[in-house]
Amino acid sequence: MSPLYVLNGPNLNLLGTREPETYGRATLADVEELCRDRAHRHKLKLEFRQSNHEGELIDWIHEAAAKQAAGIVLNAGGYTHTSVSIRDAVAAVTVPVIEVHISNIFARDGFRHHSHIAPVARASLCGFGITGYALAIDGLAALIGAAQRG
Ligand code: CA2
Repeated sequence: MSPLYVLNGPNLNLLGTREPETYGRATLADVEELCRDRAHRHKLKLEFRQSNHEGELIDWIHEAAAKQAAGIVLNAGGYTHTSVSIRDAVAAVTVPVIEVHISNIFARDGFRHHSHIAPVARASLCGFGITGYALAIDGLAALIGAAQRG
């Protein structure tokens, strides 16, 4: 079974504890359960991780590539809007990366409208709440299936 990496950036460990109007009431453990179920439906093994540290997220992107992961679902949190280094890591790997945001970043503060990740991601989605993670996994599975069919 190929691994699917779901990587979560800074402060996403706080999900479900604050700002429910923006991020909902589900916790990160709920997101993990949702992803685990969806990954298994597609016969993918799940590596689900969260870090508040930029370098650790970059190491995990490299690890996913070294392990020939089926894909990466990446919610880089606030680093989305600031990190050239995470962008460079995504651009450096051939593993397809799907960018996910729980909130609609385009309906929020101006500084959230720009993503360094979007131009180098295979696809991006935002504004679906935590359901976006499941949609990203389904989308990734469809891309993989299409590639296998040629
Ligand atoms: O909407 C998303 O998923 C974001 O990636 C979340 C980031 C934010 O900086 C991005 O602009 C959009 C922030 C994650 C912080 O999560 C919290 C959850 C609960 C309480 C406080 C923060």
